[in-house]
Amino acid sequence: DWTRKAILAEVEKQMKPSRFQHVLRVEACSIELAEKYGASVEACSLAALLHDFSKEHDAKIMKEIVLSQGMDSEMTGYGSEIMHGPVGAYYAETVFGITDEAILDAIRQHTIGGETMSLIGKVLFIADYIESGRTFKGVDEARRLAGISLDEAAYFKIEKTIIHLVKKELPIYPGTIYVYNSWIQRKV
Ligand code: DGI
Ligand code: FE
Ligand code: FE
Ligand code: FE
Repeated sequence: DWTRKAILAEVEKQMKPSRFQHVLRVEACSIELAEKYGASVEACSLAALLHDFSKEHDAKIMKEIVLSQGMDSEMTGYGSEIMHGPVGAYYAETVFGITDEAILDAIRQHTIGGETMSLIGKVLFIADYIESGRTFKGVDEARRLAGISLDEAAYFKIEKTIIHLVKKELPIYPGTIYVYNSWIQRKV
């Protein structure tokens, strides 16, 4: 079994120091949200520590994992931003022995969200967006919403991400659109 110290050491090896600090801030924020919304602090902490495990890995290796593990092959056309969540979940399972599907799903979905998300999934999705080091325009509104409702904050991130991608003329992974559609159709 992995101790917290061993997990931190293994995660730190995968990324530059600034991203490791981001991971630690996501964990701190996830713990706050977990306490506020009654999610498992232990599960949210673990999901946060592992969420960007593969973010800086070689895109070629990520592609190989996507294809060999039967993940959506369309992801390979959208780069590491889209692949690092699902590939990260693969490492969480195979390297760290995580079997809790809610934790694995949270890691898998942390970049684009999901049509359905568990409490752990929403906590990670929002913590990654509002952790104390984030400074983008709109982060204060996202933090305000996170204090009121996880769903409102998740919807805000989903909507703003689409707007951001269109403004930057970046390609939108179809899964990102599916998630947006399912959230907007559920909104009353
Ligand atoms: O890994 P982090 O930087 O901490 O955060 P993240 O996993 O939420 O990644 C955010 C990035 O992913 C952000 O720059 C927007 C990008 N992204 C999200 N959905 C899509 C996307 N990029 C493309 N090209 N297409 C998408 O559908
Ligand atoms: Fe990420
Ligand atoms: Fe990013
Ligand atoms: Fe992150």
